[in-house]
Amino acid sequence: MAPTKDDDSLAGDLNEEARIEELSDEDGIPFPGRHLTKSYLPIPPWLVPSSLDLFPEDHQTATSEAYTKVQAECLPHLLGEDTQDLPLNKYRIPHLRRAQHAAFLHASLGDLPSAYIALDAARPWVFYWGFSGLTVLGESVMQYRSRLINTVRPMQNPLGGFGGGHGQTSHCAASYACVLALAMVDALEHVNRRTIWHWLGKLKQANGGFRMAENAEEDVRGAYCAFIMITVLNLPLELPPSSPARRAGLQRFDDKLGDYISTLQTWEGGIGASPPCSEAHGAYAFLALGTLAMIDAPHIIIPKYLDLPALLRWMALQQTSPEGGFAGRTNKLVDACYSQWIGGTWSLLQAALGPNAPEVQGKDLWNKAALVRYLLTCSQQPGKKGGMRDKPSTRPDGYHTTYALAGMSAAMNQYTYDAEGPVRDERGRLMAGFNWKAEGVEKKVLAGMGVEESGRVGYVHPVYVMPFDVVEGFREKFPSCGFEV
Ligand code: FPP
Ligand code: K
Ligand code: ZN
Repeated sequence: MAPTKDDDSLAGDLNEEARIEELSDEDGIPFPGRHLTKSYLPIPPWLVPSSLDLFPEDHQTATSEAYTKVQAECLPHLLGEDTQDLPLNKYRIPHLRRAQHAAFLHASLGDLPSAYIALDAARPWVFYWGFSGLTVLGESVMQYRSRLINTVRPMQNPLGGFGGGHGQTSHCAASYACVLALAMVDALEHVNRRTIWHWLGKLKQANGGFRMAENAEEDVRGAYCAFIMITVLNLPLELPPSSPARRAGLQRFDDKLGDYISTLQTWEGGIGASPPCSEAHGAYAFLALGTLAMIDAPHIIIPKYLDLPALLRWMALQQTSPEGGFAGRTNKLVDACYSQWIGGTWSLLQAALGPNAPEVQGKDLWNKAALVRYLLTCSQQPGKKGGMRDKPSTRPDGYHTTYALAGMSAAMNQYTYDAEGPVRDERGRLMAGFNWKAEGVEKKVLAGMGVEESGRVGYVHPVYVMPFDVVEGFREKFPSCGFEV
């Protein structure tokens, strides 16, 4: 197992003699039971009784072996010893391979090899990843408009929502991805808002959470996807009369949702998928904070339902060293997709702390330069193909390309919540998700990350994970709830 920060500070900078002194009582005898590793004991290792040798430093586990392997595959790239023939910028860090990554994402929107049949029910994700990734790279996706409309039309079910394909059951993730993909080509008028509202009503549960589909599992993905659809499509917040949650006394989609989300925070400080005690994971941290940030101002609603110092600590511990990227959970491996799930969540957490929090003023809460270096040196696929990957030993795909780029955007740009913005409009629509502002970091900050001006990536909305102008677009698209309930 890799040493934790606490282990480091215990060992500190003391030399061997001083360590021994610190660990010994006045007679120079080591405290029994403390620091039983051989190097801390002032007696030759061959005299240490094996019964004391409970936690030898060289004990290997599947976790420690996996960790050593990843470190070995990343270090040569991080240190510039193996540049994989990528062209380097003046800071001797690889350039972002814009053209190759864009070509990779365009290709992911065309005919796919047969192995992709496994992704059939997740097809709408492919459109969302392709569009979202291309727009961060500054490319237009409007040329896909009519193809997308033709492709998703048969996926929409008469009783509301989208499945992953024609004839498939409506599902929150498929519906979320279809709605956001349609938004990115300005085609939201193809969504049947009335039926999607009825369908979402069936997913709302008495405990405040949402199922992913009728009779399917309930977890915080459901809540996030539902509130994306509610706020993008400006659906009524009132539950439809047929919603089973009404029988439990709930009246609105956001009823009991904050309480539900507060049950997801674990003993580690991070956020799990569903109550009562699933493992803290970065993806769920994003979904929980993103959901709350659609309902009210982050500095009001997030501290109301979550222990911020505990979450902050957990988030910080997921940034890996020496790789510099994020792992999704404790004792697991760095992976570029968490550049978004955790890297992107920092903006929400920073906003939750409020503009005057001492942790925020003039300081970064996380190491942005380390993330950027990991992404540019380890995550870019070398050679003709392009695309970004989890880590050097893996293949690039649309999911990792998009979320690596979104995380890079979180490092290179500053996303701030405008606390003056309205959290409701005059009709009661939830507006908090629309109050964000984006600004690129200063040139010298960018240089501090080892990136030239030409290496900047576009703005990615911290709640909707899409371009800001698209978010502006759907904010205006349905000015009223627009149908008789
Ligand atoms: C574990 O994978 C990953 C999860 C448990 C979370 C997956 C959820 C998302 C990526 C979020 C989905 C987003 C929406 C909007 C619905 P693993 O065990 O392969 O990886 P690990 O070892 O890094 O944890
Ligand atoms: K992973
Ligand atoms: Zn991943």
